[in-house]
Amino acid sequence: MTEAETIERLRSVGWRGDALPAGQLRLARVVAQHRAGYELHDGVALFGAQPAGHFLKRGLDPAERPAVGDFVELEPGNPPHIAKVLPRRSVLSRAAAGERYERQIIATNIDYVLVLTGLDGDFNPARIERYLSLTEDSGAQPVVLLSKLDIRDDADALLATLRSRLPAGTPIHAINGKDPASVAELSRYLQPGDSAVLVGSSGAGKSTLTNTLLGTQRMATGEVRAHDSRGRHTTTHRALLQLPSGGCLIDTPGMRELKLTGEENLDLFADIDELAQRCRFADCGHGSEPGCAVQAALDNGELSAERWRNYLKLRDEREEQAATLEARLRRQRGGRPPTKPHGHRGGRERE
Ligand SMILES: Nc1nc2c(ncn2[C@@H]2O[C@H](COP(=O)(O)OP(=O)(O)OP(=O)(O)O)[C@@H](O)[C@H]2O)c(=O)[nH]1
Ligand SMILES: [Mg+2]
Ligand SMILES: [Zn+2]
Repeated sequence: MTEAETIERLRSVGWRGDALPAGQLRLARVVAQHRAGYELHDGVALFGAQPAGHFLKRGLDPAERPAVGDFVELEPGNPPHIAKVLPRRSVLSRAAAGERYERQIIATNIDYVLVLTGLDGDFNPARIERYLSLTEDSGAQPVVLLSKLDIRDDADALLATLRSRLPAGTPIHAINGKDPASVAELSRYLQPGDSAVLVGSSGAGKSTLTNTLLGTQRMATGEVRAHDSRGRHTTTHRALLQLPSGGCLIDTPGMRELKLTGEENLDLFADIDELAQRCRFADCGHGSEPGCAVQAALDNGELSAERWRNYLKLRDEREEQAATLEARLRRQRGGRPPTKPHGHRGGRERE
């Protein structure tokens, strides 16, 4: 097969480059990961593969192992082995739940992160801000999706609240995930070569939307509990699917906990940082200090109390996670000082 043919084939699974890496190894994309191994697609066929031994070494950062969305080089065999993960153009990750700090990859090589929230009891702007913070450094564009438009009469009001809270320019779409006409506007994110990952709580409607975009009931869906709109964790594995529109979509299981990794910038709240710069005292605690610009903004309604609270919560969590990450990196270096300061945006020092 010529290089052009191989590229053409890989395009259908989201390959973007105009050239292939040097070498003769076969390329494919990771579409699913199971306990027993990986599922790959090379644009023609779906097949199983095992990771090469070096990926199984203890102490290896889990982020270096093949993940859903990765393009990989294969060594022939039965089954073939994943020899190498090609450089990623974007990575969406979170800190894994639990005591030990661990970065967990949600998806790689994606162009859009579709943050899906139900307009039912799932609706929660603070959680959307958390998702957007995680997306900031991923290299992918965030898109906010609100599902279940068909069951909510006051959707316009919720939408307006959200628009005023999120940075201007954040794309927001309210949809009925069961209706092909309603989701058609999302095709702009799912053109040939595009890859998108769907994230959101269990029951938000990720698999329902995936099925509508696919045009078939490929993914299992589950009812939500009536009293709190929570889902039942119907989807248990991430799956990368090729859509009729030519793009690739990764459906994911609803995540119970969504911890920051400590590497976020919280650019979403840059306006609050700017506000805090205007306080009379550089070390203002934004409580009852005279000349506090934050309190003034809270008093005159310029800054909503809810958004301020969420900012403080995410900022503290980010700081805590950054300290844990720093300690871990120091241990890995054997106590030597960092080569690259774990810097955050300037202005932080004043607080
Ligand atoms: N009315 C309405 N119901 C929807 C919509 N989207 C999803 N649902 C319903 O919401 C429930 C949950 O949908 P799923 O697609 O299984 O949710 P999920 O996000 O994939 O959940 P997990 O796989 O558990 O993470 C199902 O009963 C769907 O029929 C929508 O836009 N409108
Ligand atoms: Mg699902
Ligand atoms: Zn202040």
